[in-house]
Amino acid sequence: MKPAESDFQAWMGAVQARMEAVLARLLPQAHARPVRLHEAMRYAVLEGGKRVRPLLAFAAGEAAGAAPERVEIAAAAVELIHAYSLVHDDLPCMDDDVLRRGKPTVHVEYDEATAMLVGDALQSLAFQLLAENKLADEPRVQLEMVRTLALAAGSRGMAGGQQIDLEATGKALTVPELELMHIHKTGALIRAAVMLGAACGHAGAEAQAHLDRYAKAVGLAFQVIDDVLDAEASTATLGKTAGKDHKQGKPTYVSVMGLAPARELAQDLRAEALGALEPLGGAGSRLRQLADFIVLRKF
Ligand code: GRG
Repeated sequence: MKPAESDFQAWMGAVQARMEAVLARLLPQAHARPVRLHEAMRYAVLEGGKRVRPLLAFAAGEAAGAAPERVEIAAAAVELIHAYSLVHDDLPCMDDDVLRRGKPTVHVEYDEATAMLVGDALQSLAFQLLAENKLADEPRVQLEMVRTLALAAGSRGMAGGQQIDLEATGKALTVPELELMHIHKTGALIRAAVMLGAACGHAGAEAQAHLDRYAKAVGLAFQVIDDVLDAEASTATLGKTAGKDHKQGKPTYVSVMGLAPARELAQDLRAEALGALEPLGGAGSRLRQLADFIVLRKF
């Protein structure tokens, strides 16, 4: 492993371990009543996942000179929204899946009603965290952070993207239609992770615009690679059911463009992301490494 690569791996491991501890602390304790709901919330969030969104928040926070004690709360809020979306997405009324992060999905391990409530409660907890912790110097900036996450999670963001996804099943989408779906479904929350991490620090309007461009490119690249892996990787490697999109007749970058062009698109988006970071110089180095990780990942 090259020194830069091992430095990145060490940084990533440290952020992931920190996030595990932060999330374990912020989630309701398993023995607190109602025990079943709190146990299930912890089951959904802890011990699993790559923590890509928290990693992006920390990297953007580093670029903006943010205090890690602030970034970890913003990162936790985004990760809780992500975990809620996975729990609801796995329900029989949506994607109907039994495996997530290498474990039985929440409705399989517990039951459907509990899984619904887990998602609801995780979403509420995310906003509670943004409201009760000081994350920015100015209240106006902190209020804007709440708005950013609400827009990213709502009908004009992730939930809207999920609706487009449900309606797209069995249909042949064009590449721009696919892009619109994923900008909402996956990209919006990834963008929120970057923008919230940066908002904990001191990014000016110009730096924010560069970060925004980076986040949009990386969010889409993440989804393109997700589609490639769904077609190429095994269930054991992914920790979730592989080949599912194809079986369910869902349009993906691979089904719409083919495997090689989808990989090329991911590389183009990586180049776009790296280009957006150029004006940030050395401050953007973790974000640069994360763009590589997102495009080159195997799971
Ligand atoms: C139910 C409102 C609602 C939204 C669901 C995110 C989502 C929308 C559905 C998940 C289904 C899916 C496979 C989306 C594609 C990209 C994606 C978000 C993959 C999972 O994210 P990772 O790879 O997961 O970051 P880990 O487990 O590593 O956190």
